[in-house]
Parts: sequence; C-alpha cells; structure tokens
Amino acid sequence: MNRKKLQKLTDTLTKNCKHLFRGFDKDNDGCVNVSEWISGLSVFLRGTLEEKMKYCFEVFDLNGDGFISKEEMFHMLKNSLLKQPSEEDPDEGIKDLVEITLKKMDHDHDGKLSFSDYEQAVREETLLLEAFGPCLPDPKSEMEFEAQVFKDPNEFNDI
Ligand SMILES: [Ca+2]
Ligand SMILES: [Ca+2]
Repeated sequence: MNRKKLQKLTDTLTKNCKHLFRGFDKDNDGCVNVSEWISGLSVFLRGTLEEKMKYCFEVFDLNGDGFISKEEMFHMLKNSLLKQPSEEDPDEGIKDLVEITLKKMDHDHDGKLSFSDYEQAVREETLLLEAFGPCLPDPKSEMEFEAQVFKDPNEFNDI
C-alpha cells in the first residue's frame, strides 16, 4: 500500500467529515501516523457508543482544554451549517442554536460542556453525538471504506 492509495482511502471517509483528521491526530503534530490511523479507524468502524462519544468530544473541544465552550460551538456550527444567503444575519441564528443546545446539554449550568455534560446528553438522546457537526462517517461511506480496506489486508503490511 503506498501513500497515494492510503490518501485515497482516507478521502473516502473524509468527504462527509471534515473534522475527521483532527480526531485521528492524537498528539496534534499535524500528521497522522500509522498507529493513530489504525486506532482512529477501529473507533469508527467498531467503536462502542462510549468510544464514539470520547472521539467526538475530542473533535469538538477545539483547543483541547476539556470543555466545549460557546465559542467552539459557534465556530463548529457555523462551519457545518449550509450558508443561507437569504437570511439577513445568519450569525444570529447560529447564536440562538448555540444557546438552545447549551441549555439542553449543560447539566451543571456552568455555561460550557464538560465530557460528563456531553455524555449525559448523548445517553438521553443519541442524535446529540454529532450535535456540533458530522465527525463520524455515514454508514454508506463506512461500508465503501471497509470494502476497500479489507479486500486485501496484506496491503497494510508495507505502509
Ligand atoms: Ca475547549
Ligand atoms: Ca457544564
């Protein structure tokens, strides 16, 4: 398996999922090494809800301080919502959305989401797993990906 092919496989997953790379890059050095890639994949394809929650939370916590702040929510929602040019001030709509989401998920009312806030909310409503934008592949691209990866597992030996 050469780098080009690896890139192609990763593209299959990332086309619906722009936060993916950040979730894979555990040591934040800007590139994904093989062990990060494999462990990221196993969460994607075989992960439990718990593992997926941890993964998504890390993706959403943009600055890595252990909380999802209003600013981070705003930033992510702004990036993941489709632009609606007809709206006069789309930022206002996003701000409202942030407030509503925070109200729903912020169990200890400190104005930001800790992992335990997030976990409680997701256990009540699984859809909130990706509340701030898609960070897991949809089932279709997941299947395409598996089909390619597991076609010939020996190809992974020479990454
Ligand atoms: Ca944060
Ligand atoms: Ca909180």
